[in-house]
Amino acid sequence: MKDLHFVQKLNDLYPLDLSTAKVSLFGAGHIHQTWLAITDSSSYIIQKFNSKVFQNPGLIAHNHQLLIDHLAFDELDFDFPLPIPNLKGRTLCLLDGEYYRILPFVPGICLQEIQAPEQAYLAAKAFSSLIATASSLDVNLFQEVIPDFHNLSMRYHQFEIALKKTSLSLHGELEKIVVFYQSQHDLVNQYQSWTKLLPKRITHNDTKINNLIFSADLTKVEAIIDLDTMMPGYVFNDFGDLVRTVACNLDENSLDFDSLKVIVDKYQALYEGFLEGSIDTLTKDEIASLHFGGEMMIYIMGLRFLTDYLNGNIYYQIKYENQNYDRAKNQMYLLKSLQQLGFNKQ
Ligand code: GN1
Ligand code: MG
Repeated sequence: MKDLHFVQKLNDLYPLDLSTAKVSLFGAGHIHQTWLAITDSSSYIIQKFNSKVFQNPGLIAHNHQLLIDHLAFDELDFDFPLPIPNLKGRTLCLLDGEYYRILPFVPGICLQEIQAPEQAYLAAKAFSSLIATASSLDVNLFQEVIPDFHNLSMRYHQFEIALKKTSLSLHGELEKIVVFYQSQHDLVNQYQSWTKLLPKRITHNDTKINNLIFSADLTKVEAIIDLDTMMPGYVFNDFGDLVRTVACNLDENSLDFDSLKVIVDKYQALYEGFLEGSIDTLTKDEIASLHFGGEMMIYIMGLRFLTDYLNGNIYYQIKYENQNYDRAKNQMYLLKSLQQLGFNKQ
């Protein structure tokens, strides 16, 4: 418990009783450090906020306050756990130079991979109904918490800089992976064309499957979590990250590269579910852009993993030295598999 001294400090700052909480590390996120705190009456998520990644935490607090105040979210049939305000009414606390926050814990199942197309349908419907409900908010009130987060032109540029600056020598398989990512540059052109046509909306921007909580029998979405990047974005980002993380047979950390593939039934269930939740809100162009989203999001994540590997692993948490390299390789295989299916015909 020695390194959990912050829990007692938080106890004094929140209108919650954490004095008897049993606290243990929790979850599979790549960014913040997360603990589950179980008390006799309730359970909470405590997070030490990663302010290297989110360099301006006040922007997230600003966006979260807009979401907390928006009553239309009460009509969603799933939870949407935003940080609990502390005794000063703030959603982040500064303790010994680090930011912390506490969120309600929603019990249920957090999947790394879905088991059947029905769950893909439910996942996509939940994320798209969040977009539809958020569309009654003024997108211009929201801050971009990480500038150019899903800006593919900028991410490609960062990749080019990393290639120039890296201390690694580019030969063998690494070189082949780099050449593959360069050969896909047309996706950057497609990105630029789509963004000229589409409105920005409040999107989730991190719609990977483990940012959903399912009921124990997997027949209902209980909650959408990880709301840090809810900010202006394009709908194809949210559909695309679902394709990346749901319409596949293995997750982004899998090393079984040759088996990795997109599963058509899951893809189609995602598409149906996404439209079911948002058809009344989306424009024709937005609907037409969805099939681009899958390729775009696999590509951007692969580029980001590869860039981080070339930069010496300064962004993503890793469990072993070459994990970002393996993730970039994994996403390369997944992108090839999706492209073979030809959904993104332009
Ligand atoms: C990060 O926090 P987490 O693990 O849900 C990342 C996403 C990536 C994802 C890849 C702020 O999400 O953009 O899609 O890893 N979040 C940030 O697994 O960079
Ligand atoms: Mg997460």
